[in-house]
Parts: sequence; structure tokens; C-alpha cells
Amino acid sequence: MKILLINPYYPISEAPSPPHGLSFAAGALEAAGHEVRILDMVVFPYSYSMMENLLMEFQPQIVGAGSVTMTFDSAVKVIQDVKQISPNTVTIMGGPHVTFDYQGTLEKFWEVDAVVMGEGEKTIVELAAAVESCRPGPSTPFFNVAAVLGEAFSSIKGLAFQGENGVVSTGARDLLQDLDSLPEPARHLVPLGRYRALGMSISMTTSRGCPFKCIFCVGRRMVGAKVRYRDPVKVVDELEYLASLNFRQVNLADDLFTANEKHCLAVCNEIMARGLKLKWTSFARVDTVTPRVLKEMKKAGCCNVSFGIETGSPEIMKTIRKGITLDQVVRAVEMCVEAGLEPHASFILGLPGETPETLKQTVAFSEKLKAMGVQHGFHSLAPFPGTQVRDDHEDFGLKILSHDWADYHANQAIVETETVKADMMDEIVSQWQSVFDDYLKNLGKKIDAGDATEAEAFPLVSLVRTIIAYDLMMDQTIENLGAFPDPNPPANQEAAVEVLMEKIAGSIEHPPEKIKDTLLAMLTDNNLKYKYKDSQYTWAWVDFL
Ligand code: B12
Ligand code: SF4
Repeated sequence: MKILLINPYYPISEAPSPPHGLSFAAGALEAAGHEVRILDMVVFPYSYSMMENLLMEFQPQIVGAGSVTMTFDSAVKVIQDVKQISPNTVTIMGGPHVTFDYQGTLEKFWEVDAVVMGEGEKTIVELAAAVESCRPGPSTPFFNVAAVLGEAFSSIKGLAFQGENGVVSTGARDLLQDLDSLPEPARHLVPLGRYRALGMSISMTTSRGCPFKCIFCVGRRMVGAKVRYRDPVKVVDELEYLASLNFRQVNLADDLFTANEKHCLAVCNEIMARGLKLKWTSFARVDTVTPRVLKEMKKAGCCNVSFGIETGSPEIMKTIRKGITLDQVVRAVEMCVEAGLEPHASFILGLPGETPETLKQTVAFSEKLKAMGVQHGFHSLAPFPGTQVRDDHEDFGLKILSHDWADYHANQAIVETETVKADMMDEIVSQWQSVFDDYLKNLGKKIDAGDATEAEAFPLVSLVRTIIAYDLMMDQTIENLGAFPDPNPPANQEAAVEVLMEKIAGSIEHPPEKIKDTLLAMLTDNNLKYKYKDSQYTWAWVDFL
């Protein structure tokens, strides 16, 4: 059977990496014998007519979209388009947002036939089998899940769907115990080349689960309290494959890579034993790192460890059930610095109990950490469906200002406490942002004056390349203007780029020398390619690796 999976749009400013969960779902479907394609709206522009063409050409029987809360609107819009174009296609959604708002999703959007709740690999395969066995013929005028598939769907755990008398949920499916039995994520279906061209990192996981109970977190509820580990040898096999793809770095996306020292050390040792050279990052908690683990991580190629610190207020730290102390934070930072790792700290503004005083404490604590060598970021609390902070927001004294899911991007305040209004928190975020903007501005001046070394200039140079490459991708400049006749074969890559520059001049608004630099870098890194044959150029992105 043919199945189309969709990664919905979200902005480049959020530093997207290739869709990991979706490739696991795709991998499971392929292993079950289905033909799967992924439409990735993060790196391809979307339009109704392109969906019409795709559905006409591929003819999938199931179309599924993943989403987090901030991408839900984009995901559901595509599903609505699919139903309008092809009413007999079975439409499904999955991912952390709909898992905890399946009721709201299915009630509000009749176009969504079913929601896969939680881990999706087994459920989606059973769903596909059910659709395959029960699907109506092409002459059926209009698809009706309740009538045609209701009975088959009722026996699939982890599913919610449109029933005859409203939404039906079959209840949560047990979490997978043996992660090593999962088929490989189908990364070959993801346009990895575009992410690499944009300078993004690539994610993989070595475990699933987190034993902690932070009240703002959905992750733990998605993956369960008991951490399930993959075999370190298999983990490093995958890392070895990812290293061969030449991404800037790999993100170990486990909820908590450092949850278990033994596992963590086993992965590091295996990386070192194979002499694998790659840069990676991971998430950690300050109370789960030790000097030994951090040193081994560094030796194995880890460059950056991200800690959720959340607040500088000891009181709020208790309320959110984070289970760490500010002293532990300071100690963990010292350990990272000693080990030669860059620590990153993320803070959330607008947590229960936030007051002007606690905001000051948080900012002061972030400054203290900065002085110790920590990079930090501020986010605004987004009370996602499935979190305790959302379920009990009134008890926590929180006022939720927006129920528009598109606002749940955590960059702007959408909750207030009794004494802290949204603009107070937005001000902190924008001040923090302006420090970063100033840094880039000053770096730009230094580069223009010829005073920056290549290494110093790199962050800005690569940011500019990312922006230009992204604009070229989303405007389809290469696709629309990259095929043209030219009587003179290019002497070298630079000459070829210059010919392309002439053809695309005026179609993208960036300084020509920066466009040229970007195109050359893309070509050198094998993210862009051209063919010159029979006096004709054909340029193309290297989409698949
Ligand atoms: C790693 C990670 C990231 C990475 C990249 C992930 C990637 N490339 O895919 C980065 C750092 C880029 C990132 C960014 C963001 N993240 Co994040 N992230 C995670 C984390 C820690 C692990 C995700 C993961 O890879 N899990 C492993 C895979 C296998 O699981 P999965 O993605 O859930 O997929 C399974 C199911 O959901 C389901 N499924 C998924 N898609 C589909 C599609 C269909 C059709 C079906 C049927 C099933 C299905 O099947 C999959 C296989 O079991 C989770 C925490 C968690 N455990 O969920 C947070 C989490 C998903 N992130 C979260 C958030 C908020 C974000 C950001 C919005 C943050 C921001 N403001 O920028 C962005 C949005 C990115 C996006 N569009 O997905 C929230 C989402 C909550 C919510 N309701 O929105 C989570 C849950 C953490 C939290 N705060 O609680 N994230
Ligand atoms: S925030 Fe981190 S430590 Fe807390 S429950 Fe979520 S994954 Fe676990």
C-alpha cells in the first residue's frame, strides 16, 4: 500500500533538524512492506496545487501528518487539503500534540480520520493493515471511517478515530520494550541534503524515557518514566552512518542522554573504540552528570551539553518538580568547563509562582552562569496539552492568554501570573535577543574591516549562507531558473556559479557576493550540483543522501 507522511512547516529560525519521529514511523511502514514517501514542508514550499499533483501521481491510500503544538495548524491544513482533493484517502495524525489533544482534534476537524497516540511504529503498521483489508473501492463516493473501518480500528491499541457516535479511543498502547527490535528510521526518504545545506544538525536517539516529572514537559509522558536503552553497539553503528553523511553535528535527542551512567559510558567507549570522529551534542540534567561521564563524553566527540535549568528561583524550582538545586547547576557547569564541554542552559519564563522578583532572580542567575562560560536562552512557558501545568493551570495561578496553537512557539509569553504580565517577560526575551543581534552586528563589522579570523567569522558567514540557501529553496529558484542553455562549458566550479548567478540575478534579494559565496559553498560541500551536457546547464539541490 502507498502511504504519504508529512512533516509540517515550521520556520527556519527554530533551527529545524530532519524529522526523526516521522522517519521512525516511515521505517516501520517500509519494513511492513508499504511504499512510503515523505513530504517535508520545512524545506520544500507547499501549495494546494502541488498536493493535487502529488496525490494524483503517487495515489496514496493513507496520508499522515506529525505535529508538535506549534505546527498543528500547518499539519491540519494539509490534511484538510488532502480530504478536499481526495475524500477517499484515509487521513491520520500523530506526534506529541495530537496524542494529548486527540479529542479536540477529531471533534474540531472531521477531515482527520484517526490519531495515533504516543509511540507510533506499531500502531501505524496495524492501522495500515486494517485500511488495506477494509478499504472501500474507488467507486465508494465518500469515505467514512466509522462505517468502513470502525470495527477494525477498535482493536488497534493507541488509536483514536471518528466513530459513529463521536470520537472513539482504544486507550494507550504499552510502550515498546525492545527498542533494538525497531526497524531503522527511514532517513533515505527524508531530504537530508537540504538540511545539511542549511547547516542544521541531524538527530538520533539512544534511549527513550525519562524518570522525572517536570510539570511543563510532555516528553516524559510521550516516552514513559522507565528509560529503555538501545544496544550501544547499534547506537554507534547508526552514529557511524550519520558521520558518513557529513552533517555539521549530530544531536543525541534522547530526553535525557545522561540518565544512566553505564549506558552513557558504553556509548562513549564504543565511539572511541572505533575511532569515530564526529561532533555531537546531547540533553542532560545537572544532577545526572559526573566529572567522569562528562570527560568521557568530551573524548568521544561531544561538544555541547544542554541543561534545562528553567528558573533562578529555588521556590519555583520546587513547584515545577524539577528536582534540582541552583548549587547543582553551578557544580554541573564547573564540571562541564573542566571537561572542556560547552554548557548550554535554557530558562522558562512564566512558570507558576513567577513574580517580578523571581524574574530578576532568573536573569541574575543566567548572568552568573554566562560569566562561567554558559550560553543561555530564554523561552516563554507554552502550556502544551498533556502537561500538568496546563491541566492544573488555575491551581497554579496561571492565566492562559491564548488557545491558538500557532502561538505555542515559546518565543512570546502566552501565560501570565498574578503579578507578572506578558510584556514583562517579552521584554526579557527581547533584551536577550538584542544581545545576540548586537554580537552579530559587531562581528559583521569586524569581518568587513578584515579583522576577523576564519573561525571567528564562521558563525555569521554560515548564518548568511543558511538564510540565502533557505530563500533559494523556498522560492524554488534553482528549480525554476537552474536549467538553461549556454554555449561555453565552464572552466571550473566558480565559472559555473557565475553563469548561474547571471540567470538568477534579481530573483533573490541578497548581495551578489554573498549569493556567490553561498552557491560556491553549497557546490563544494556537495549540497548543490550541476550538469553541463549538450550546451545545457542543469542545476539541482542534492536532496537525498
Ligand atoms: C529531539 C527533540 C527536538 C529536536 C529535533 C527533533 C527532530 N528532528 O525530530 C529539536 C531540538 C530540533 C526540537 C525542536 C522543537 N521541539 Co522538541 N523535542 C525533542 C524531544 C526531546 C525528542 C523527540 C524525538 O525525537 N523523539 C523520538 C521520536 C522517535 O519520537 P517522536 O518524535 O515523538 O515520534 C513518535 C511519535 O510521536 C509518533 N509520530 C511522530 N510523528 C508522527 C506522524 C504520524 C503520521 C504518526 C502516525 C505518528 C507519528 O511516532 C513516532 C515514533 O514512535 C521531544 C521530547 C519527547 N520525548 O517527545 C521534544 C518535544 C517533541 N519538543 C517540543 C517542542 C515544543 C519543540 C519546539 C517547538 C521548540 C521550539 N520552540 O523551537 C521545536 C519544534 C520542532 C518540531 N517541529 O518538531 C515538545 C513538543 C510539545 C508540544 N506539544 O508541542 C517536546 C515534547 C518536549 C516538551 N517540551 O515537552 N525538538
Ligand atoms: S524536562 Fe527533561 S527531566 Fe524534566 S521530565 Fe522532561 S525530559 Fe525529563
